Amino acid sequence: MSIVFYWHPMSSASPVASALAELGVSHERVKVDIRTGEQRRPEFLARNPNGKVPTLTVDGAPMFEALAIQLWLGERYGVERGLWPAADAPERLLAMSWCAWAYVSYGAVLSRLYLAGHGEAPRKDAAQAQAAMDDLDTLLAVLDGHLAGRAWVLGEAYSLADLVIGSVVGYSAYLGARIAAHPHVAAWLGRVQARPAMQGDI
Ligand SMILES: N[C@@H](CCC(=O)N[C@@H](CS)C(=O)NCC(=O)O)C(=O)O
Repeated sequence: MSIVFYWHPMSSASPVASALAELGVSHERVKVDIRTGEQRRPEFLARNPNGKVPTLTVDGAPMFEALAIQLWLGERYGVERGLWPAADAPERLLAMSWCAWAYVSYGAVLSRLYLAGHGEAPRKDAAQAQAAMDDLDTLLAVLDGHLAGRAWVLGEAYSLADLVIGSVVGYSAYLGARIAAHPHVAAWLGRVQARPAMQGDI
């Protein structure tokens, strides 16, 4: 299987870079310089009409959206490597739920925080940023409750779900989310971020 990964460092493509490294998937990596507009070139738009990284091609067939790519990698490579639950295991349900929670539920609030706290006028708004931070706290409390008594999201063993969720929660920490107020999340995030696949050129 020939996989080409289009990415830019320290971007939405970074979790996919970590997932490929964690799973040991052999691939070609192509840097798309999103600061100079390479993502708007016609040949790139043909692979991803959104003009964004990450984008993947699998035997020439394109795929986009970081969550979709990571779930596909889990199914295709993670099961055989013991890093993603089998389709009929109850943990698969948990993995899908928490990964969607991270990108959809938590991610929506994170976008609000980014726009209100770090965006440009007129979207920059201290009160809205505070409200988003409070809403993240509510969601982090839910994750904290889930992680109480569990080392990893699926239980005893590290999985790709930890990488997927940890990447989103880690980005929120970078934007100022109050991770330290949620001790189980803080300890788990430290373990996730210590994985070799989360280091280096991602
Ligand atoms: N929802 C998309 C977001 C992708 C995204 O926003 N990528 C940014 C980099 S962080 C990008 O390529 N931006 C280039 C542009 O918008 O022109 C995903 O998760 O894949």
